[in-house]
Amino acid sequence: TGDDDSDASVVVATRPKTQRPPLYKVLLLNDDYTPMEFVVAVLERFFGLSSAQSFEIMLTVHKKGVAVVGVFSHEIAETKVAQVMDFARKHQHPLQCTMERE
Ligand code: NFA
Repeated sequence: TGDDDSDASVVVATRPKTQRPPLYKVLLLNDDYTPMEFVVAVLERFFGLSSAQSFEIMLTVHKKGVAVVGVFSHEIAETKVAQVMDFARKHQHPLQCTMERE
């Protein structure tokens, strides 16, 4: 508008925002009853971790009360939580697994 060039021939660079889906941390919680070997087996079976990595994470949960075992899309995280909870219930262990948005 007007006689000057203040709003004509002005090019402003734009940076298109790339949308990323939210990620979810899957957490394992400590309890006093689930055997350590069972927790290690769960981490190997459902999270594809090596026995050494699984033992390390199990010990972290045992000592600190909770640890992140992986970060996934909402759907994958929900599946992991359900698999762990079903497996623990089937073996009558009180092991708890939850997820939270990163
Ligand atoms: N605290 C459990 C025990 O001493 C082991 C455990 C580790 C349970 C990690 C749950 C999660 N048998």
